[in-house]
Amino acid sequence: MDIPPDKLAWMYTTMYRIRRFEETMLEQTFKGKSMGVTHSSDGQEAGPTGICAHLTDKDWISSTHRGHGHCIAKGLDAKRMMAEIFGKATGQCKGKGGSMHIADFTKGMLGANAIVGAGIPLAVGAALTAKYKGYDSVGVAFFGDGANGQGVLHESMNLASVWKLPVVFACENNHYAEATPVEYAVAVGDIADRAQSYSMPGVTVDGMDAFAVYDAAGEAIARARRGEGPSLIELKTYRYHGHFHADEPHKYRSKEEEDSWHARDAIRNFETRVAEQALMSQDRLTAIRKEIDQEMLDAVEFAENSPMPHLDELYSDVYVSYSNPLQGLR
Ligand SMILES: Cc1ncc(C[n+]2csc(CCOP(=O)(O)OP(=O)(O)O)c2C)c(N)n1
Ligand SMILES: [Mg+2]
Repeated sequence: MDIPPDKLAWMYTTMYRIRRFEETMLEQTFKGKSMGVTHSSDGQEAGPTGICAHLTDKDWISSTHRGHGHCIAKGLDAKRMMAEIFGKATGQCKGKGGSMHIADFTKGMLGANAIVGAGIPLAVGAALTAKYKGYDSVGVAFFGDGANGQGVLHESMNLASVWKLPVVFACENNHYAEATPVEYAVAVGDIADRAQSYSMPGVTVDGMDAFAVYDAAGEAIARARRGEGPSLIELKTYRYHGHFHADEPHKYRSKEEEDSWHARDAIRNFETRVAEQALMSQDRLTAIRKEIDQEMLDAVEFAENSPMPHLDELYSDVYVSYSNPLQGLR
């Protein structure tokens, strides 16, 4: 699939923004600035980027405990995300959600989610809304290889197929669920093969290659928009850091394994490809990196200088309103 120049620039910006956000966020976590544990998604940038490149604010995604990359790819603001992680009143959820509960319904971001697998039926529900109301919106459920063992995934895939819902199941197989290797816990070699059981297409994609993800996601999302039902995409990828900030991954994986994934880094992969095919100039790439580096400094400054939530706010927004949060957003 040819990628238009503007979209290419957006993809590079998004991947680099995710990478720098995660690096900055981890640094700040180690300085004691985060209001809780944080899970970095660096290494996994190509997945959310290649998929969300096909979405607009009218499409919905659901996410996981490792959700910063999904939020950024869906257009959320780095400053407000950083402030949320710092627990500040200016945060995306007024400092009450923290790293694992960042949401923005106006951008179609239904929320990161600390409960493994719990985001999946939210995307299916959004897809049901789209079908019922006749919207051309799609839902995308991001989840990990570990969530693949949750019953709710299989219930969701079955129902989405029976009802031909416009939803894409995006499994980010980063080869570990906490310290458990995927081979130890999952009976199939390719999680995408499980799609057959639910009569939907399933593809395994190199999750370190944003171009490959873009192509696979383009087909799955177009199929959903045509009303032909759900698909499963498995992205083979790797998280560069431990499960959460204080995890020590060398207790359960080798340096050689890590090096082999770093050698296939998604951002470097992208830079090489656009240089070889003369799709983007070096100057443009450098300018984007410079802009994002500054954006991260600004995000930390904004979070640092923001106030803590006021005590009067303690009980507001704690329970979701019973009215449909998706209503009126189209
Ligand atoms: C229902 C539930 N069970 C267990 C946990 C503890 N837990 C948090 S993350 C995680 C591993 C998830 O692995 P995976 O789905 O592969 O996502 P990844 O961390 O690799 O992104 C577990 C078991 C949880 N949060 N929720
Ligand atoms: Mg995993």
